[in-house]
Amino acid sequence: MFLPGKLGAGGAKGNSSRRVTLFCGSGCKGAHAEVLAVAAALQAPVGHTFRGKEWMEHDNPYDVGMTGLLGLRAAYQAMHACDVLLLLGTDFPYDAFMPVQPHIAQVDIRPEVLGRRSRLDLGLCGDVRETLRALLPRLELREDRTHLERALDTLAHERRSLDAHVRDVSSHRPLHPEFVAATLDAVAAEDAVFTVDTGMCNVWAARYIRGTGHRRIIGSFNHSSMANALPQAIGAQLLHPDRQVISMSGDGGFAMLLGDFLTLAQYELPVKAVVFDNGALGMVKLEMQASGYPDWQTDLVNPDFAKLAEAVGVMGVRVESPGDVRWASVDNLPIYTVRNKTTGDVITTTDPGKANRTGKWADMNRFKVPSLRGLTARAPYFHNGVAKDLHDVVKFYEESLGFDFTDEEEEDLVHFMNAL
Ligand SMILES: Cc1ncc(C[n+]2csc(CCOP(=O)(O)OP(=O)(O)O)c2C)c(N)n1
Ligand SMILES: [Mg+2]
Repeated sequence: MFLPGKLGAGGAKGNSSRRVTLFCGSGCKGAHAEVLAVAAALQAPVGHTFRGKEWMEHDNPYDVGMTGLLGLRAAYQAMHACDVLLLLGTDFPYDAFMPVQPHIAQVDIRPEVLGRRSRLDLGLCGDVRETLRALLPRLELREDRTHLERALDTLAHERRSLDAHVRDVSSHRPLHPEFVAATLDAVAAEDAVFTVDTGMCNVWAARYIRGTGHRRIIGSFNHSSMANALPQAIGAQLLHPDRQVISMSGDGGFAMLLGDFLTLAQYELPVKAVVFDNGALGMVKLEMQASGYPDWQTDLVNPDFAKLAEAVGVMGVRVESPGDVRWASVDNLPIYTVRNKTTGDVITTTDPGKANRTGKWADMNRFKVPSLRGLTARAPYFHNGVAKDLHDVVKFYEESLGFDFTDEEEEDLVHFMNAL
């Protein structure tokens, strides 16, 4: 084990035989290197909250994703199947997902959150980065990677399942919202700001939008209020006029604060507003069905959001098939409407610079720098069994975006990625 005192008592015999898992929240901002150093020393899987995702997911070979309703099995299992759980800068509120068996140490700068959501064997009040720096020299190194490998294998397996929703979907009607989210992820700038509505957009963003270390992924985390994405995007775009800002709204959320859409036009903000139009308050409809109730009062009668956007002077495109998503997203995300009765989506943006893209190499060139940076930043994910080398990354790119590279172009891309 790595800590003296309470955690040493009543635990496993040898300290270094203990399985440790880290779970990181937004308090890990600025502590990426220190968290990874601790994970490396202890061969510990690193899970994260949704708020921790943007700070911890990237360039992290110990990453096992999120737990909770939006998360996957890997982090949940790693947190339950350990001897010591180290909570870092998190006030993760969903205590049903917190284990009760392992010893728990918690580091947080806010003393009031220590032990608030779970058992607490050792509480350390302090900045995560500084505390881990002080802790690192005291760690007893662990070599056994079994605990870590198990969690990484589970994650790779689950990622493959998630990929089933975004691969080979070119003929799928209704359109998969997962495919829209994965495409956004692939084409968005390396430092894009994503804002995501409470509802199913949370799920798509949690699972398909990947942190690069420079992106922001912002939701209504504390309040879980609907309709947050558009106003948050307005604020982000005003603050960062030169940054790509993408809001992912539900149709319910978008309609709820529709007046704010005029603000985009008023101030000519180039927000890319993406509306996932499923004609329903989808998440609540799902919750009712999952609880065994017939869904009630959750269907929505929507306008054509793309036409509505055009009416206020903003380009709007309605997208209903995967082929359109490909075209639309590569087209620097102008305004889109993607609609289907059950899983339809609307993608919208105010960006007037809408070059026609053909899905050919020439188009790719315009996007390869930001998007391939994003892809290479995700190399650990690709290396965890999904793809073995950069040729596989190119293949993923081809499949998810519908490009068809010649051998020469593929080599060029691999060479380019190697140089990033
Ligand atoms: C202000 C507010 N009202 C109600 C809720 C409960 N709620 C959570 S998600 C949701 C449905 C959101 O619908 P939509 O924006 O269309 O997104 P979808 O789940 O369909 O993708 C509702 C009603 C909430 N979180 N906030
Ligand atoms: Mg909806």
